[in-house]
Amino acid sequence: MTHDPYVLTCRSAATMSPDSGEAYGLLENAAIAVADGMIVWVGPEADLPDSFSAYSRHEFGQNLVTPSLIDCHTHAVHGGNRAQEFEMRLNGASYEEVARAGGGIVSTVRSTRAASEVDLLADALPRIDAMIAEGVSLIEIKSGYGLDQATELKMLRVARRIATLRPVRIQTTFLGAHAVPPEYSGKPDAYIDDVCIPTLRLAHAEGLVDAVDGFCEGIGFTPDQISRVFDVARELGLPIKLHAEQLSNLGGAKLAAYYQALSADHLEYLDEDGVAAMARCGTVAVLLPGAFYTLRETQKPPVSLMRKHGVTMAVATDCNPGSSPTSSLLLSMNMACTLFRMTPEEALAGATRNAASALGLSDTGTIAIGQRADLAIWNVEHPAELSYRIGFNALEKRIYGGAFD
Ligand code: DI6
Ligand code: FE
Repeated sequence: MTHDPYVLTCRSAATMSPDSGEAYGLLENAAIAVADGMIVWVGPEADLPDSFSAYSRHEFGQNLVTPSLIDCHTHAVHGGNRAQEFEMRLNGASYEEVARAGGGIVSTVRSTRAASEVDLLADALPRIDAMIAEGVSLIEIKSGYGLDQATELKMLRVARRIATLRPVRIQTTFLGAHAVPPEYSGKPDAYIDDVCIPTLRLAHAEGLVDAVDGFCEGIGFTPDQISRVFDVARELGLPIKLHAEQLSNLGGAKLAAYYQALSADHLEYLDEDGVAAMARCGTVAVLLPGAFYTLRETQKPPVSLMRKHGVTMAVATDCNPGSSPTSSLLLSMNMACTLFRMTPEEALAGATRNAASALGLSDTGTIAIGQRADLAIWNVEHPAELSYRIGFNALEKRIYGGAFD
């Protein structure tokens, strides 16, 4: 898609440029020149070179512009929902009673297996549309509710399909090592070797995989089992991510760092050794306050230690039907501040520049020359307002690849 080049002017731009010296990389009375879907100039409007005088103009004198948001950890493609389980629990049912009634992750696996590709897509699109409506332009989507070959591939195909139906970029992640499916109950090693790894190879051969993830946890897989999957990812040249230290500390973040992972995610139970290992290897910490909130967790991820060691922090929704039934990245930013004590600047960096890093992408996430023109225009005066409001969407307009929605 090409568009006539234009200059967008605004009251202020939070460029999120790491080396501007200003908080949020803030520029007052900014101008952003866009051509061929890319940012070709950014700076104070007063300094706009004459060479852009032929460009058409879009004036947003009352608005703040930021890079569009990036949701770098979601399970947005899945069948069914778990509202009844939520209700049963609030009516006093125990975990066992919920499980006996067919609840938990297995129920989502059942619904996802039963759903056609068309149904899965129809289910996912409203979640994707809600994300886009909040200024999101790039969404990572994981498999992991199929746990058999056909359904894992189906989930990834649906995820890819979304990018052809909506103005949004999708990055897919293979999460075959998410849970042990009922038919392999008590046989996690057999599941990894007989299903998970062969499915990863197939999905990769079909071009369906951008990264590989696992759930390293007592109720998921051991570091040893995860390593076997990661060895194959490495052989295939695929980047790695890991759900680590969400409910306990199995040393997942260290394992992820050892594999030079793009990110380790959740991290409530991470210790300082793990933080240091992530810092050494440049592994991004993806914090998921929606899951912390839903599970009524009390152990916070070690944000101060991450700051101390210089670990890059991202924020995402973890959009999934069990532990984080939200598609609101703005709400997740608010929760990251209120629950994890991140600053609003860290939260916005976590949903833009650092989220791009968690996906291994460097062409988006800031407002700078050479970046994709993926921008969000907000009805706010200051970027802190984006994290401050609870459940309020101040988006005025989104620009995707240079095009206005
Ligand atoms: N961590 C989580 O919180 C979710 N998956 C994961 O690896 C839970 C998924 C679910 O309950 O459906
Ligand atoms: Fe997750």
